[in-house]
Amino acid sequence: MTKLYGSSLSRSARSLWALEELGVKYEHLPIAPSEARSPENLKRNPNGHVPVLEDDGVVVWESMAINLYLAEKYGKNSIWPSELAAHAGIYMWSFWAMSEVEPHLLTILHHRIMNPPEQRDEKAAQAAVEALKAPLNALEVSLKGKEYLLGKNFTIADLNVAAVMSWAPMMRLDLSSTPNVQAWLQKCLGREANKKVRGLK
Ligand SMILES: N[C@@H](CCC(=O)N[C@@H](CS)C(=O)NCC(=O)O)C(=O)O
Repeated sequence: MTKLYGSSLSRSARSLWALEELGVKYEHLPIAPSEARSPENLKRNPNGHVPVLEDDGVVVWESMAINLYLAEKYGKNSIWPSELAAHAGIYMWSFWAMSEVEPHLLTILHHRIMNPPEQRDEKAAQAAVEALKAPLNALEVSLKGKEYLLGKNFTIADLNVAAVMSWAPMMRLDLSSTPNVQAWLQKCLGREANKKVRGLK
């Protein structure tokens, strides 16, 4: 039995996308972030966050860890390639997205969209836009001449990075100076599995 706790309007969307992409049968329990510190959820994840995955008795939290686990378990010969070098690429891009990109996107999100107007600081948002330029250039260069991050095929590396970057269109981040990133992100986010998740609770 596979259960995913967390609403699609949270980072749980990343793991829902992975489950849909992999065609895993699962039960979705759309816990909102505001309910993530409930006693029941704290038992599943002592951090009081969503997403949380329960899969045949295995409990996993942290969206990237959930996705790497799901891809390795259910995605052999599809989004989880067999070569060790490809695994290195997958870990590299997944950790990169969380450490080099997500914090800046979060700053922009808070200061342009989520915070009440009196707590928004456009200078902080602009500084984050500037700080994103170097990692986005690294992504741009890496995608040159390639369909996807690891080559010809869509893998969990693309899903993880694109899922983090999926906030970019919402905050109207201008990606026109990184055209490879722009085209790749559109292609990834346009996948049926991701579109299905956007319609979930
Ligand atoms: N690094 C964690 C972050 C999880 C996280 O912060 N989730 C938010 C929802 S997007 C949450 O549960 N917030 C509720 C809270 O912290 O009280 C991951 O990627 O899974």
